[in-house]
Amino acid sequence: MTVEDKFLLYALEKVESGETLSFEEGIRLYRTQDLLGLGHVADKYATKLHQGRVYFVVNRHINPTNYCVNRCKFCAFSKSKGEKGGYEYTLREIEEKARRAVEDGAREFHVVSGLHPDWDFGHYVEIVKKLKDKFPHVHVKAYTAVEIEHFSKISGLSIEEVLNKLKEAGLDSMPGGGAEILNDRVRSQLCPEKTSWKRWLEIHKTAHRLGIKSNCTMLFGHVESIEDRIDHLLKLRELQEETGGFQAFIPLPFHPQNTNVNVNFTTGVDMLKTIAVSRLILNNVPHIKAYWVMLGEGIAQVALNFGATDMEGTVYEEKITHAAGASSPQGLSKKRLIKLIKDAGKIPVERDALYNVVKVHA
Ligand code: V47
Repeated sequence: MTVEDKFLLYALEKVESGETLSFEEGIRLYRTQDLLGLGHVADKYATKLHQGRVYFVVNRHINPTNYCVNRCKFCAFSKSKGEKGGYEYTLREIEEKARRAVEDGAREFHVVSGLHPDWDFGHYVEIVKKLKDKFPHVHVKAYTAVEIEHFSKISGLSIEEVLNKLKEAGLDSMPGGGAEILNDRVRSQLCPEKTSWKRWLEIHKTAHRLGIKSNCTMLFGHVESIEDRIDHLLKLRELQEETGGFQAFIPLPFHPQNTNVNVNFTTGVDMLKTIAVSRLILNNVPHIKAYWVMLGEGIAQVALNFGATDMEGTVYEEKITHAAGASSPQGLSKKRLIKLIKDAGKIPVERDALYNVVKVHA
């Protein structure tokens, strides 16, 4: 057995016995040359947690507007008012998009918006209310911590009041976007106007306290270092230790096209390592999501043997990554997701937004 084999086994034993990996151990995992060994131990831990099951949801992403007062350097989706390519959906258009998805069996709406310069908080509440009134059986996962902070600023309400109002209107859970990299140095380079990392964590903490489950993400492959990534994962693990409110972690590889960040798209090895390392470091987060939109179908499928146990969903119409040059389709059929999971040697499990089993596609 090589020194590297011994280290990977030690890391697995540590995680399996409920202990956490340290910052230095995380860095060492990332730096390993033994990609398959790393994938194998992450897969072992994922299998211990979920017995070979990989989850997906029939869902619909809805982005009500791309007008945004924050113009983050890494975002190709946002537009300023009057700029070519800008749009804002009416409530009727949102309802129509939702209706078509429900006809196709959607159980979840994933709603993420730009910070529109003219919409007041009431309008964002109306969007949730409309979806819930028309489709009461569909779960509404809406608004990132960045939007929640914006609503608090424009309404003068506290974070807790904003979340309670959205909950009353029908919000069921929150997506994990806007985390990017949770540190001041990277944020000041990429998105200085955006919610600070401390505030991002506080907002999720408040949501969890109010019984709102959420997800967490990490945007990687831009100006950050491996150390920044591990530090980010440790911050998420610490909050999860306190609240237990995160359902899944989603590593998001940065797509550079049409953005103001001049780097090449990251590599397949980096994406697979990030999946595996996050599975081992975030031992207390139930699922690592292989978001096929950003990873691409191929890497997302391989990621199912590197520790990922969720494939997000059918998505239907993805805009944020496609604005930045993603070559994946805008949506996938349920049939295709089931095939991808089965061919990876895993058991496809159709779930609802809270991971209740809808159907095991054995
Ligand atoms: O917050 C923006 C990222 C996020 C780019 O919670 C980019 O279930 C890559 O958070 N290249 C939105 N990424 C996506 C997201 C998400 C997706 C699927 C499921 C869930 C969930 C959450 O995408 C943004 C930002 O971090 N992003 N621009 C880009 N050029």
